[in-house]
Amino acid sequence: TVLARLGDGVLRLTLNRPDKLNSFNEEMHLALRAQIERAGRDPQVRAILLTGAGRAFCAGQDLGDRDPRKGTGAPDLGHTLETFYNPTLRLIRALEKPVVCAVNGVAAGAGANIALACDIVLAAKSAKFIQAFAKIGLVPDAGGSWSLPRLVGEARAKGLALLAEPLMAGQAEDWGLIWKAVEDAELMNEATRIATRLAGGPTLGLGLTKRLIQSAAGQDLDQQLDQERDCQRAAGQSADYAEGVTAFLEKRAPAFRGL
Ligand code: LHQ
Repeated sequence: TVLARLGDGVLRLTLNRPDKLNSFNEEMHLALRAQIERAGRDPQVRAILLTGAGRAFCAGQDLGDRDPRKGTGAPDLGHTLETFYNPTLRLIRALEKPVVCAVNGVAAGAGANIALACDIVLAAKSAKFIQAFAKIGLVPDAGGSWSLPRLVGEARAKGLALLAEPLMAGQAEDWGLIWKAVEDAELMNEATRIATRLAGGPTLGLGLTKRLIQSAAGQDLDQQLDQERDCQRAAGQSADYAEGVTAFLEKRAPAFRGL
């Protein structure tokens, strides 16, 4: 359910249930989680590139698994979130390596919000983001209620979440929901280029940078300055910092090793 390929330091993960628009069943949850955990452990992995097979990125929860007509009373979706979605969201945010998402087609419900949890989000111009939850009586999950207002402000977050209308990739870029919308035919080239570049970067520094930016919204300036001091101290002791400065002084490209 998740294709994984490691090359040039990039772990490329492809959600692979195309006939169900890559919607999440339990197996795909566990497969994705295992791959992100592996990315955290494996020093060969210096960036992740997440995308979807076929015409969709991900349609969120597989609703075929959730047929109320077959159920035995009201389900506990909180349990589903705690068991399956939330661990993945926490892993993506905590991973001290860049996660690039190539949204190749529609991203709906939790599928949209998993994309938005990634560090650099590219989307094909034909792709759309749908906070589909309101259409079926649910609330935004997979971190959406947290990320949407931070990314686009409360007015747009409420519009997206309450109206559940599709937002095209170009508009998502204009609003600052994603990094860039690119021509469909260019999406995978561009995403691969960015992920490969990040994978060849100073991984420790990039991981600390991710951590700092994520901390900012929950801290005041004094706390953030303290954290910058600590992170810069750690970054300054890395081999990649020494290499970066040496390369600058020698007027050549740095050869970062992720150390
Ligand atoms: C699907 C799905 C799908 C199964 C398309 N499941 N088959 C968390 C906790 C626990 C429970 C509940 O949920 C959550 C979080 C969530 O993610 S809630 C939100 C769940 N997702 C949705 O509500 C989106 C449902 N899908 C759609 O609205 C549309 O399919 C979109 C807008 C994604 C795509 O529309 P189209 O391009 O017109 O494609 P389609 O609707 O014709 O779908 C193609 C096939 O994929 C179709 O199957 P079929 O056998 O008829 O070809 C769909 O039934 C199937 N599919 N999404 N989530």
